[in-house]
Amino acid sequence: MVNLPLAEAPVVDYGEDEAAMVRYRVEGTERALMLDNRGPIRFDADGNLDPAILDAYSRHGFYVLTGVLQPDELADLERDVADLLDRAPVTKGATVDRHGRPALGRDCTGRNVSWVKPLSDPIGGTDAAHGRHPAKMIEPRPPDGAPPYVVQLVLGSLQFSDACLRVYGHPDLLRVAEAINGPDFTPFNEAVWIKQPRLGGSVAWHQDGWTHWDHPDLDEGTHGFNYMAQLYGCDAANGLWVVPGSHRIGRADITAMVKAAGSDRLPDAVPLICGPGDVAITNRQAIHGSFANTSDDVRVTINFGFHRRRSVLNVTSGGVHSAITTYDEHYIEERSKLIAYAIDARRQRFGDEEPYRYQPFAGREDEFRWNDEARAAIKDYNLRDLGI
Ligand SMILES: O=C(O)CCC(=O)C(=O)O
Repeated sequence: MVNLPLAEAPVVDYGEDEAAMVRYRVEGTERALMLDNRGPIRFDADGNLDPAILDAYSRHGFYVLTGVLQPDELADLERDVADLLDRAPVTKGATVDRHGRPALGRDCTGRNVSWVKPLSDPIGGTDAAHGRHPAKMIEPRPPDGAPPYVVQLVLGSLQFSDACLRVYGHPDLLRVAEAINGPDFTPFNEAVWIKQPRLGGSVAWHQDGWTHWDHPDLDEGTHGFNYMAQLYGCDAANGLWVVPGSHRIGRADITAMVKAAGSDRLPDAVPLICGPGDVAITNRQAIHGSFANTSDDVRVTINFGFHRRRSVLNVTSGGVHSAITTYDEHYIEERSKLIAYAIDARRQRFGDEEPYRYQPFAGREDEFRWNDEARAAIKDYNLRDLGI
């Protein structure tokens, strides 16, 4: 288990909202487990993804792919996440880690380690990220002695963790990405989310997209999806919640939904219920969010998303994940190299797997060998994230 001591407090809870939260979690879990959107990745003899998976993902806007990552891969991830936390700045704004060494990401220009005040909601109801988190979440009282900030997110994670890079090159996950977004799919961004026990902050309800809501060709897949691979699993207390089917309704009025609910407990939402090694796939257009983690269980999510090429090619965007720019062929090609490096990094560690063949780089595999030179080349790669 990554070394995250519990805040020293007898109980950390939602105060006057605790009873309602407990009920909401139980009922949400029951609703989640009744849905027909979980199970192992299945392909037929011709390599086509089981249409039942595509169909359930399309109806609900998320799917829990069970048992994707095996114990050896989870052990690699655990080691790397522990290392990320060990190398993180000793506190927000520090330039050294807890051992006095230069902190992780200190020499990077791109955003990397991101912090949150314990149990807080830093963005709900603000204009941040194009105002896409319009309603404030309940902020439980932090435990006595809590640090002023805790690490919540590490962006550009593929440059800091080979284990995360190898998950990014997972052949079955890339085949699923191809089935959903086409063989010329492109990256979005990558991150490690860490919801610390009794301290982790919330992520207010939102839909991720901001560019294409009024586009005449908008459909349920326009703004892409995120994989959310679980190191330890997740539940109603520490995990992400999703409103099933909300990826199909266009831009939702989240403010009105929260008002109608009378609290941040949206009545139709369900939590991702995952075991270690399960990988959820979540449509970025679905309404989703997560509550402050008052539980004793840490959640570590390895996040990585993919787009349809036509959703990003020659689109001018940015301002959230990267600078505002036009995503031309060159920009996308540079960013997509991470997929090619990931496939090779994975081949080196899991030699008995059939590597995924990424069509945009077919025949160029020798250009993308994962080695020290490549590691240096991907520094700050996330300056070219494809945020839409
Ligand atoms: O994992 C979480 O708590 C938040 C993730 C999220 O909102 C996202 O990936 O868009």
